[in-house]
Amino acid sequence: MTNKTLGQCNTSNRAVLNWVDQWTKVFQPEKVYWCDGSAAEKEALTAEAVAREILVELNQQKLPGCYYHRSHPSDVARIEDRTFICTEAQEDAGPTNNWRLPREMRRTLIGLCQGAMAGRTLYVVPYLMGPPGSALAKVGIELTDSIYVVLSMRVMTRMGQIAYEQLGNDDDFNRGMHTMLDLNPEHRYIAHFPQRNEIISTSSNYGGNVLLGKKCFALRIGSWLARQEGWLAEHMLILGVESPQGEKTYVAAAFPSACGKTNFAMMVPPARFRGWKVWTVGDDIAWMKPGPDGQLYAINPEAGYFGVVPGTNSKSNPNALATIQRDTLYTNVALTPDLDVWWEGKDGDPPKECFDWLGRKWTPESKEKAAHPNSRFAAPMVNNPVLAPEANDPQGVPISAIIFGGRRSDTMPLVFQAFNWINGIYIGATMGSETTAAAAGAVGQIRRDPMAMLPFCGYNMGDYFRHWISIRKAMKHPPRIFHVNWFRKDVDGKFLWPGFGENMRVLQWILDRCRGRANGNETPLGWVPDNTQMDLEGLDGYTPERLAKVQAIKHDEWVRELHLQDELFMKLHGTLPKELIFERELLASRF
Ligand code: GTP
Ligand code: SPV
Ligand code: MN
Repeated sequence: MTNKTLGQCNTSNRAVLNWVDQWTKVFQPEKVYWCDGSAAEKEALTAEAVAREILVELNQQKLPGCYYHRSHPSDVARIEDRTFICTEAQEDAGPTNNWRLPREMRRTLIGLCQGAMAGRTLYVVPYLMGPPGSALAKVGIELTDSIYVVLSMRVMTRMGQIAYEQLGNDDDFNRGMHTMLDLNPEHRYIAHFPQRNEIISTSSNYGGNVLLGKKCFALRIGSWLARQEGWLAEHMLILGVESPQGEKTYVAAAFPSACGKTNFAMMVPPARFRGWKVWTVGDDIAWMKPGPDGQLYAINPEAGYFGVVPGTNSKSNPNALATIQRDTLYTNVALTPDLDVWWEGKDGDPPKECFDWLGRKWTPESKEKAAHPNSRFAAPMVNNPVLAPEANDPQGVPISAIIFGGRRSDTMPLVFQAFNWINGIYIGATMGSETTAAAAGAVGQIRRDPMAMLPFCGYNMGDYFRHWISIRKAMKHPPRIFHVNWFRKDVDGKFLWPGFGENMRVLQWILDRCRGRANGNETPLGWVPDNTQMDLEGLDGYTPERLAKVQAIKHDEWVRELHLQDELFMKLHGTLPKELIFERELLASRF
């Protein structure tokens, strides 16, 4: 090999060196660049990305440190039907994952990767998932030919030398291989090899397909490792609520993609809740493990937010808006002539004229959206005005409540509490939600998305439920489990609940339930608040009747829901824990 090495090769770890060497022979790049995560490196790579027109420098007066990127029009979301779990036995991947035999998939992919980086630079991107020194933190290294991936990984993870420091001479790190190849969708594979702690991603340059620390490592491979090592890797936000008395309570919540995690994690409580404060620990992923005191502890493995842009404004999510004013990478939003960004649902009037996410001229008269519905920001978490200091705590935070929630225009009440741990797992396991633009395919179709992990569980979903059941034994103080639905609609198609900051009202009832301070009424689904138990003061027009509407449990809707739940259970019949079948019987009999 006659590859030129740029940057300092800054590790002497033999396993790393050998592996990079081996893949350099496959990819055959013109150069190899070892990233160190420094500020100087960021500056140099950004300048190069601008010169190569991969990034557009935005108006630096308005948006200091911000850059703009457009991805290929066929490459704007996660692609579930090209995502694979490659295990020796198909049973280990289970019926909800696409499966391939590892050696066959490797043969295909090594074929595609052969010489794929000719004339390009291979970047070696070491990164740490989780606070340095945390027993839960893990190291990954991503090889990529995308400068956009390098710069995004620098925002989303603790990237650079810090990862080699945590790794030492160990060979226990996630090996990620990514090449943009030709961006041809037919060459696109997001392949996971959990038994080798390896990921190969080809022919994409978009978010969850290529920022391998995120969904690929932290969730798909992570969930596999978590089951072996006795912890949980979940598609959950983590937030802390501080009461006016200074009491802090931590909550984790699993909502499917584009169903409100970032918004909930950064929520600003309404005026009625003076003195209350919500702090963000994480907005997308939680790694959780029972601690020696019998509580469940959670860390956020990430260091940035890759959030949905459309709909972000000073009313819906002022903290996100503040977060993305600097040092942010914007992807697939609209670009204004003065190099500002715009999106549907931004404050103020739309620009008279701009360029849409495809680079076409756009005016307010245009029929199509200016920003892609799955346009995203990548912003460092340190920008968040309500970042919890605990986001850097190696111990993590003790979780008092776990909340599951889907996007449902009917059937599901605003909030209810599970009767107990197993009943809560049943509620999470049978969760349904309407599909969103976060994944390629039809939007608005209801599907089962167990614990918001359908696209992210790296092993058999039945075994995953069993793992959740068994981890209960390690906890003296398990979190209480709840279900919420911010998206129920009335007959005119309007949301029945104002959502966003007003979700604090639901959160307060949840906290009070955890601390044994609030009552609830028993229903076939679980415990629910009425208007005397949930604080509705200051919420315009929110009469007890209106609350009853958003909380209604309708018999005909639940007959249908039970059938829909059955479809998933039938698919999983081979490995479904009997406890969940029993829970189903109990629920049916309560109706
Ligand atoms: P991923 O990053 O894809 O995992 O998504 P997420 O769960 O973090 O979703 P996010 O918070 O970005 O919300 C996505 C969409 O849901 C946006 O269009 C929001 O405007 C909308 N949304 C969030 N919270 C609420 C709410 O309380 N009520 C209503 N009606 N919409 C909401
Ligand atoms: C999701 O789809 O759940 C996301 C965005 O958080 S991505 O990183 O693209 O998966
Ligand atoms: Mn997500």
